[in-house]
Amino acid sequence: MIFTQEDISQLEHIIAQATNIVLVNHANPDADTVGSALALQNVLLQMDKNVSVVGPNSIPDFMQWMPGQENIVIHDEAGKKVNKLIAEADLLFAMDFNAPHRTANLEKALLEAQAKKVLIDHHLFPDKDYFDLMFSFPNMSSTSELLFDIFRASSLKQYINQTIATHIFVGLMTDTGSFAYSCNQPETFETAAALIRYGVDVKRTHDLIYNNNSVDRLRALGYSLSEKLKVFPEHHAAYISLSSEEIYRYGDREGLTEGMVNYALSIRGVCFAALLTEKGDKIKISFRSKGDFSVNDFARKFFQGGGHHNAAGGKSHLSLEKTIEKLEQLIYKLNIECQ
Ligand SMILES: [Mn+2]
Repeated sequence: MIFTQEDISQLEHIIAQATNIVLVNHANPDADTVGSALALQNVLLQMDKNVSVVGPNSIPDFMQWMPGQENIVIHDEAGKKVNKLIAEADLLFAMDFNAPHRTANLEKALLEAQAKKVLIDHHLFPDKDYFDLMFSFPNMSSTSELLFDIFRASSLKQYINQTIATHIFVGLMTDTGSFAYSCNQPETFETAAALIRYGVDVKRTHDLIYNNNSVDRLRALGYSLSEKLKVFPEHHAAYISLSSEEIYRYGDREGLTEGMVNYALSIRGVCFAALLTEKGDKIKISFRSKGDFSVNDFARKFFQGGGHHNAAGGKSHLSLEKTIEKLEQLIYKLNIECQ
């Protein structure tokens, strides 16, 4: 076990004391933040707690089959309600993010909140000053796997059911790219095995997540790969950039460009890939790498971001053209090697 029994006792005590609990998703929610929050919500509901899941923006289409996601309160749609839930909470859980600013438009409410704050997360550098209790394990594949370990080490274990196991499995499967990365330890597969014993249907879950593309999403991917992918073979780098006009052309839905950066990274000889998307007056950037090159360091140093060693995010307030220029200069300058 990676956390102490004392942490578990403290968590059980904090939950026992709480009445109104709010579970918080990070901005541009992925299946790990959503899956872990829905799993914990299911447990806490069985314990007769008032418990809501809140998030900054809407849940991408590919997760809209997940039981409970329809009740997630989204700040973009119901800002006042979200702020009120946070203000009235006596316990907050940060699911799969390390600091309040990761929640975009929820940040202010979170900073003002009087509630006790618990972190359950696997990102580097958690905001230690903000949280009262932290389960922060950057070596874990996913927050979902970590949460499942917390359940199994505590009295919460009795509440695990098939729905909860499926939520956890979705977070674990997606954060490891279907068990392809961040899972080179036996424990992750033992967790997957345990989840199957709770009744997870692997094939069905995989189909619901991955074979669930909208036509727009596939066409956006096709367009991006044929028209917008730029490769630097000598520098082992590639990127895709999309303007807001191009995103709008394909419907601009949450999740439209999800996973697109991985196609750039999949090119033979490419060890650093980026996806730049124009959102309003800023540029959002996803970084991926193979091997030793740390996109966490890169995103921190040059693009006000961070994340994991091989997967990170960043942003730029320059124009799309200027951001591309900056990125290309860095690609030329950095000596990215493929091991
Ligand atoms: Mn995660």
